[in-house]
Amino acid sequence: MVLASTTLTLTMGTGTSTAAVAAPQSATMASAGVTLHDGHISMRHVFHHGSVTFTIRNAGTVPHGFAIAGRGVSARSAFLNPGGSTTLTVKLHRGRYSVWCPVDGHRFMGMWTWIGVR
Ligand SMILES: [Cu+2]
Repeated sequence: MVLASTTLTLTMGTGTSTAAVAAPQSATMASAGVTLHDGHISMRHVFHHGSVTFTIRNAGTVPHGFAIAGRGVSARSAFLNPGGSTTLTVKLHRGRYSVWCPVDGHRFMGMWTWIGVR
């Protein structure tokens, strides 16, 4: 529901916010949750181009982090202890990006995915 209203706000602008379910500040910047589990990353996979603020939470039992690369963009969060969270804002262009956990070996144990940006 939150994702749908965010998309709607971005698409239609601020002039049609009669069904203002989302917070007003979401009109100017997209956001997306990322949950780091031991062995996989849970997040949405399709985004509109532009700045996206990822809210990253470590739901695992060991430290994890978040890294994203593609289309000339490369960014990563600090390592998060279990239960920790942080945000990372990235300007995304159209294309495909790799996402992974930069802790040694975690990428190869399943902590990787991709997103598509249109
Ligand atoms: Cu990890």
